[in-house]
Amino acid sequence: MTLFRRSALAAGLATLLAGPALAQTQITIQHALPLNSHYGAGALAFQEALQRLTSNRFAVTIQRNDNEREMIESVQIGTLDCTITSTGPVGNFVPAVRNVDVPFLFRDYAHARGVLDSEIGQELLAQFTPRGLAGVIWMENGFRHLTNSRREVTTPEHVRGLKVRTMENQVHMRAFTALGALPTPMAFSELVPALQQGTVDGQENPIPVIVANNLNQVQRHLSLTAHVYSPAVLICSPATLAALSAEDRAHFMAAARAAQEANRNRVSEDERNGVDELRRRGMTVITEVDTAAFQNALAPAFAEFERTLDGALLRRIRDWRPAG
Ligand code: EAX
Repeated sequence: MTLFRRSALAAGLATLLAGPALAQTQITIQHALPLNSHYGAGALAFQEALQRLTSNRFAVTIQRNDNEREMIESVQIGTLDCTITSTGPVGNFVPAVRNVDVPFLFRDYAHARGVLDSEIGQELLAQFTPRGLAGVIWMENGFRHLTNSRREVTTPEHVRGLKVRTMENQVHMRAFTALGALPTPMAFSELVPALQQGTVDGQENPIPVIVANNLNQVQRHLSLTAHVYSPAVLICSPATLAALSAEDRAHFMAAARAAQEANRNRVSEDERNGVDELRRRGMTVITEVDTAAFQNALAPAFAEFERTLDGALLRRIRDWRPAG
């Protein structure tokens, strides 16, 4: 046997004996916003934590996809591992989630976070499973406010006749109809072109979303209506979770908690700084909104939600108080 063949044989054997390189498990997570956003902060924290806790046996890829319904569908058929999404379209997949989309249901961020982290939130996450989804952990989009380019809005009368883009969310659409607006549901990906072309007059989103997407460039007036709290949720493919060992499942949940913390911290930061930033960018900001008038105008919708959604659950959520 020639020297060359002996060397080649030795090299081949060495590689064989070294065993296969430790293959990394790839996890892809998608969300609808720029990386510099409250969702991006959550995704980055998830990536850092899972890679650190598994000593890089996992590699997390973060991608942007501004169609939340599409992302949930991809997770459901198993072509996407995870998504961070608002609950906007989620009620079309998990009807029970519509309960947390009711306007003026949550008093403030402490109430919303407390409820979603309580047994009430866990009961709702369990409702994802029979729908072919894994609701991993609640995250946060924020309290939604109304923007438009037609007029300053302080009362429901100012909303009457406005073409308002809503998420593909039946609860929100019913609420804006009760206010006399013309709700126009569409995915986030279609929002800016619709505002630019005047297909719609306005939209509603939390401060973090308005800031992260520079919606001030296509909207003139911001009214701090805080008409509904918009939860977000980390949803993953059941197959992705089923493939995890018990140890890696624990690392995965620790990374999910890190994502929740980073996401909420960024929402709090954006809530502190975002309104002034939008003023600096030229938006007219209405801070004195007649909230009682909005709540009165929504009374018919509230009565309908008590009948068509889970009235008992809505009462549990309203009555929830922190322990102690
Ligand atoms: O989840 O579609 C929306 O208005 C959402 O708030 C946005 O995609 C962030």
